[in-house]
Amino acid sequence: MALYLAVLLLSLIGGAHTEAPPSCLASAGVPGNPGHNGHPGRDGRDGKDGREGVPGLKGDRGEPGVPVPGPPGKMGPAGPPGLKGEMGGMGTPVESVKTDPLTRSLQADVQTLTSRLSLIEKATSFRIFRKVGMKYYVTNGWKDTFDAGLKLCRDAGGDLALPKSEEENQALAKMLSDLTAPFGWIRTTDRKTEGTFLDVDESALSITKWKRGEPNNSGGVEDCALIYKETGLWNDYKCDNKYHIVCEMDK
Ligand SMILES: [Ca+2]
Ligand SMILES: [Ca+2]
Repeated sequence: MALYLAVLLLSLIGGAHTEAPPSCLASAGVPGNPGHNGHPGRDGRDGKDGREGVPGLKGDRGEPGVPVPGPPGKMGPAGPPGLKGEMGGMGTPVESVKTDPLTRSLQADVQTLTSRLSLIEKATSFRIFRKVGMKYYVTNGWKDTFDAGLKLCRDAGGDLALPKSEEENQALAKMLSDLTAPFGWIRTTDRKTEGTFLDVDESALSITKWKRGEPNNSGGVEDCALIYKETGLWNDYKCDNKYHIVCEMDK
């Protein structure tokens, strides 16, 4: 409607400029028909930004959240020690490590050979040595008293010789035959009981080879025994005399 009125006004104004000025008085004519609508004008420029609107209405309450476990917290302090537990039952015994028979035999052989080698090395370190059975008679040609002989042989790792068989007696006599003196001390004495000759540890003698008429305790002072190198027979003599010292070693 506003557009229509504007077009009509412009039409009336335009008609006033083109009509000739009235030269005389005339009566008013009949109004013409309204013109056609003109073409729509061009789009106007963008308007200024409007003012900030009023806050919207409060939204509906949201759905409840889904619980998610958080990270583990720091380790707390150690708690008090627990109560002592009950005593356990008896355990099952573990079988000892068994060595097979062959290994045990070999170990025994090695031990025997080792000890024999040690004995041989010791015996052969003397100037004169003779093997008889499982023992060795050894000497460096010493001559001393009965008691000095006992100590000398023990210091050397053996003992003063004392034959315990006919074989050993003969071996000892033969060994003495290589020495200068006619006899050597053997480890038997009757100091404890006159007339009863025993080993120095007071054990009984295995054999005796007394010369006829011996032991006679001549002069009442003969308490130690010797062996003749010529015959292998025994005699009691004064312990302080100095005769050959032969030691025996069996280990
Ligand atoms: Ca005597
Ligand atoms: Ca005598």
